[in-house]
Amino acid sequence: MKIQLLLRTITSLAIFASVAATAADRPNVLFILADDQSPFDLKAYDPESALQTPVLDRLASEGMVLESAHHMGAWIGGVCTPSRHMIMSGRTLWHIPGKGRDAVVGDLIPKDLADHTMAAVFNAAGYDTMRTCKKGNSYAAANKKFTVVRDATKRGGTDETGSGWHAEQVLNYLKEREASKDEDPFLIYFGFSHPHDTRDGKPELLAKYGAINHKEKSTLPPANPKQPKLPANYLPAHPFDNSHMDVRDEVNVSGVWKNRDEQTMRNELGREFACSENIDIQIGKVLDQLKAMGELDNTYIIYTADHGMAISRHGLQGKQNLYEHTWRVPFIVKGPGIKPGSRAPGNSYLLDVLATICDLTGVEAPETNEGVSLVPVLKGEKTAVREVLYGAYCGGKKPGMRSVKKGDWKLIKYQSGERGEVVTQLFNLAENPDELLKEHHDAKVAKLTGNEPRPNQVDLSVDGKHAEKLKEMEALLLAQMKAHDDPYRFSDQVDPQ
Ligand SMILES: [Ca+2]
Ligand SMILES: [Ca+2]
Repeated sequence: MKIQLLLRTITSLAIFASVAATAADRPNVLFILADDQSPFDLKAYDPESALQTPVLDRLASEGMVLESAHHMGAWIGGVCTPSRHMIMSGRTLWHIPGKGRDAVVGDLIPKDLADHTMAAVFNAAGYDTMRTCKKGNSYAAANKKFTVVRDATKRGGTDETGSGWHAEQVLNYLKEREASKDEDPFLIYFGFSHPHDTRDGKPELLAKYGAINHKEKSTLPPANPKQPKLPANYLPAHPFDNSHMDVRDEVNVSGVWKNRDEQTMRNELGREFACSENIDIQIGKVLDQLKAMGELDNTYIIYTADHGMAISRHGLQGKQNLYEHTWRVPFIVKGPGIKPGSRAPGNSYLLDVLATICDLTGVEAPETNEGVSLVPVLKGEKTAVREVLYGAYCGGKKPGMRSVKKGDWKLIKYQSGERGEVVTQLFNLAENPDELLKEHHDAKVAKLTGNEPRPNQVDLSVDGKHAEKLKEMEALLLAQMKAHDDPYRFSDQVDPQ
């Protein structure tokens, strides 16, 4: 009897010890989200970029850079909103809630979806969850599920009114955990309100990039050689109506408005860089704190943005387009088991984040999740999780814009209304990574950018040599639109069935 009791006690102690060990070993997750940032601003994607982000450079050199990460798109001008719904729920564009997707018929959104979103899932798995981010243009019902929420929109030029505030919330949270000796694993959603406009940078960083917080609509900001150069795909105007040329981002961003001249755009790029460098500095503070607490090596860190950004590329300013600078996002991951300095295409969407962090931590992904775990890519077993990528933008006139990508080839289509002209672009991204158009070959444009495009760096849709490829990509786009329950069609799309 005594021996039995003793054995039982030993067994329970062993089980307890093993559970405790597992709990202590479970990795933490630090998910970092910038608001409106093109991957091509970062040296990890464009080594010639003038933006200095030593912390992100180090993260990239210690982890993996995904070269083909995307957001799936938006059915509203505020692209942030669907993007953040997809991140929180792991669901695709037409399967998430939100006003603006009214054309969708049928019930494609599970009831009680918020109960199966990022924080809810990690709470249930025994994680401590905390977030700081901007307010609004987000998934409020899912955001509320974080145990600790410290949200506010901070786009000012001081630590208290800008990105420093978001870092302060995370630092305070970490210090509180340390003081209370809290050993539960944590999921921290570390979001910034910048470099989204208004891009009021800190004075010393604005000075570094030769920019000013330009407020006078009647004048141009001064030229300054310290400003970032115009990108290779800069244009003084977008060559055609892309279905939402009058969206707020294209006409009413303070400091830019409808201007696309060199002085305005280089100043605005300087402002964007000043805000992005400050984000880098703030991330550095949090990583230092994690290191001091001994948590850094057991934390998966993901750095990304809710979508990319144009700021002068293709004559556009905002996030309402499907060129690579805007459809793609930066995506850097560091953590246990990820090979330092590695790169892979990934072919991912932001909606894969939930499945990925679940997989990395051994937490079961919710049944409502439609994303794919990126772990096979992060562990070097695969280079990509899917072959074909689909993108949509229809916050303006319908059907709006759609894109599809496979291998080196990419198709974009545009139509402003049923009777509007359909514009189709076909790019070979290996030969023409900046998606240059015939307008980029104009001598005046080439002089401004300092970039002399090669003859084949154009939209290839009008080139008869690529007729077969065009047909293949058109079919691929229609198949993707159907597969994703896209409620719209272009007037020239012919369904073979
Ligand atoms: Ca955004
Ligand atoms: Ca706790």
